[in-house]
Amino acid sequence: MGTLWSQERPPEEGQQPPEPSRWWTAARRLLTAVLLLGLFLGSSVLLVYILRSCGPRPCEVPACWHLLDHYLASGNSSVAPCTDFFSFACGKAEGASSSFQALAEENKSRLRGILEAPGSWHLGFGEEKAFQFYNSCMDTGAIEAAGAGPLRQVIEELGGWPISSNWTSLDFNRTLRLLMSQYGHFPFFRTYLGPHPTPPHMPVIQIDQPEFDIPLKQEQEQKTYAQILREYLTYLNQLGILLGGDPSKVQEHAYLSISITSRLFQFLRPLGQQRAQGHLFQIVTIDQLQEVAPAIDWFSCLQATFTPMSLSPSQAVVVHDLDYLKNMSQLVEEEALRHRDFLQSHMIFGLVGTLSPALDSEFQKARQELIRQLRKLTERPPMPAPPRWMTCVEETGAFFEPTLAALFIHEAFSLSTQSAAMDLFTAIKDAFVARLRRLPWLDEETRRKAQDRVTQLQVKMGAPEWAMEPALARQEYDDVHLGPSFLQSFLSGVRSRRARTVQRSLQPSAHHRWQVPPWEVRAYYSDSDHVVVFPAGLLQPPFFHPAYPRAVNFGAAGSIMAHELLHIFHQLLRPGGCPACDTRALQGALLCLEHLYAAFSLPGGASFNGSHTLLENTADVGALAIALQAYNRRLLWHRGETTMPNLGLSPQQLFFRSYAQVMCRELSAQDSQDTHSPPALRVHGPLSNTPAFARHFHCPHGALLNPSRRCQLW
Ligand SMILES: *[C@@H]1O[C@H](CO)[C@@H](O)[C@H](O)[C@H]1NC(C)=O
Ligand SMILES: *[C@@H]1O[C@H](CO)[C@@H](O)[C@H](O)[C@H]1NC(C)=O
Ligand SMILES: *[C@@H]1O[C@H](CO)[C@@H](O)[C@H](O)[C@H]1NC(C)=O
Ligand SMILES: *[C@@H]1O[C@H](CO)[C@@H](O)[C@H](O)[C@H]1NC(C)=O
Ligand SMILES: *[C@@H]1O[C@H](CO)[C@@H](O)[C@H](O)[C@H]1NC(C)=O
Ligand SMILES: CC(=O)N[C@H]1CO[C@H](CO)[C@@H](O)[C@@H]1O
Repeated sequence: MGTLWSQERPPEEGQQPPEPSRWWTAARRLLTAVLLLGLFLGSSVLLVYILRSCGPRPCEVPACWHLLDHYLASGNSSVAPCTDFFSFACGKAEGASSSFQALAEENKSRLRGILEAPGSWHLGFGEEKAFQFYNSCMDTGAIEAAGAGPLRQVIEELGGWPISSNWTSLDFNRTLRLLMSQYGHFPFFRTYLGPHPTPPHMPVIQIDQPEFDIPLKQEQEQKTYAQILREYLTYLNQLGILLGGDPSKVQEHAYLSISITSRLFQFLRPLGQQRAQGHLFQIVTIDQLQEVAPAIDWFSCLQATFTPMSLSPSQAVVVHDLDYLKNMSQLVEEEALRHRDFLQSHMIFGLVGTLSPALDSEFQKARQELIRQLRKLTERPPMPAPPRWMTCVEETGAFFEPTLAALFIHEAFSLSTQSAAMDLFTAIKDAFVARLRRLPWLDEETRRKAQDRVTQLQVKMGAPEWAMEPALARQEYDDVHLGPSFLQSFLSGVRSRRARTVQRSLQPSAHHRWQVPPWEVRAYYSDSDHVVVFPAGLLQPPFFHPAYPRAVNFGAAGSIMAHELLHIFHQLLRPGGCPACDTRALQGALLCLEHLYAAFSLPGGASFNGSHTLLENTADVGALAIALQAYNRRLLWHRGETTMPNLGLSPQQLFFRSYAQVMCRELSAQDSQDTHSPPALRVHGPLSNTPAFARHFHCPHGALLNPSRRCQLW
């Protein structure tokens, strides 16, 4: 028995003295016992260690405790998750705002904190100006004391107004040029710098229809439209009276201004064509434009607006609706012959609206009332007037964006947050590419193209390069002159911003130019630069934090990222958008989704016609599927999952909870113009199409969120 143990047997008697042998045996036994005990203890410690690192630890950092408060404040855990997950997550959410709006407001209040307590900042000259501007905006005492005086002065500069002051004979072109270049108001058409439609998409002057104070006639029923015009008339009358006009004269001019607006409405393209606007444009020279629409002195108006760009009559511009400009020009010519002063009035009425954030409370009250009535008439939920500080943060942000961007980033977005968000995006993108390989309705060629497009996609995370580097963001704003009135400061800001935009476009840049400030809560995709942008304002609690459990980040920020990616491929889903695809399978999947959504009723039993939200629904459903797939892949490869303390949710359950949190908002606040489904549907539609949801929440078969049939789209 040549085993090791045989040696433990006592050696042959007589060969060794008995005493030491017995002692040795006992010692050996003891040693063995100790060894075994040690082995046992060691392996139990190891086992506990393994178990602990497999099971999720609670996340105990402050960010998680804040998030927990947030969840507890919005959710109602006594609702059954399998029938009404929206109420489970958002049941107690209050206020008319969505979680996006709530986040945007909180980010602005962070900016407010910076602007109101500049003590902790090293103030350069530029920062100083921004703070001063904010303070003069908040100084409502001074603004009220000045009343309509500063505005009257502006009107004198424009040649006066026939209803409230002495009236110098009108030079239409001069007034229009001043309005566009000095006052940021575009009464008959809008012009701005935008990317050229063809590569390399250099910035080029674009001319488009103007923005109107009231909703377009085409979108309204006849009766509603008449009511809208009546409200607008009341508003214009009020402006005229506030400026000291004679009531009967004001009434006449207001009436004619409205008739000009409604004639411009008639020149607009039919709605369907407008929706495709991006694709309908013409490239013409300024000279050609002058021939087509002779009532406007195009060259001098554009030159003044886009100084220091130097234009020539053969300069090409992008025109979005040439027919509109033709008819508009004809209208201006007619009016200039018949009632010149009404044309002037029309322009001034519009200007007062544009300047209203800088005017005293009487003007603002009038405008708020107009907005309130219009929302009511168009059946949109009311929107309370923002508090003064928020208006002032927005104005300061508009004119001093580089400064505020750098201050915000310094306060709220570190490089480590950026790299964590980048990791998240990469995981989402990889999952998306993997999914593209499996789509049954996609043909090989389209699939390859789609994959190439994702591979070439650029992503911008948090802030433009310059804002991450405070020295680059430093601006002096030499051309901003503050005072004597807030209106004058405001106008100086308008001019300075315009000049800066033009200047920037003249400097060639390899980088994408951001369309939103970094504190904005809005991701977007730029087709011309093929880049997706996720501003720092979005990558904030409760959507994202580097210390959150991964499930939270994948469920919220991750699904938002996936949603944005899917938008790039919306074209494929439109009728005729992908001729080579298996159209029957695709249409079948879309129809299936429509039925899936139709199964849900809204609170109060209202049903919802989902035909105009179908595209967004596909993006919602796809985004959840992709984010979940990305999360599951992470789970496979990475250890150390954490979850929320005291919430009793597994990481996977937490993922869905976090997804729903993004959608939380007041139920009644559905906006009829919104192309997204109401929030409860945005939660229930995608969840009911996800088998993993039913599995992780143990939903019985046939429960509302565990239907027998699901759709295979993405
Ligand atoms: C939570 O849900 C339960 C069950 O639906 C309901 O009775 C209760 O009123 C809800 N609580 C709140 C605060 O909404
Ligand atoms: C208008 O002009 C008249 C005479 O030229 C002058 O007396 C009057 O004060 C002016 N009114 C205003 C409001 O400027
Ligand atoms: C504006 O200027 C253009 C070009 O000089 C001219 O043809 C047009 O008649 C002017 N418009 C008005 C309304 O005076
Ligand atoms: C616009 O002008 C064209 C001629 O250039 C005319 O045929 C058309 O009727 C006008 N449209 C409207 C709405 O007046
Ligand atoms: C939904 O609206 C579309 C067009 O607005 C209409 O064609 C469709 O029949 C409606 N569907 C239902 C179920 O009412
Ligand atoms: C930078 C900033 O203000 N971030 C805030 C945005 O809003 C969320 C809402 O909870 C805050 O937690 C962030 O600190």
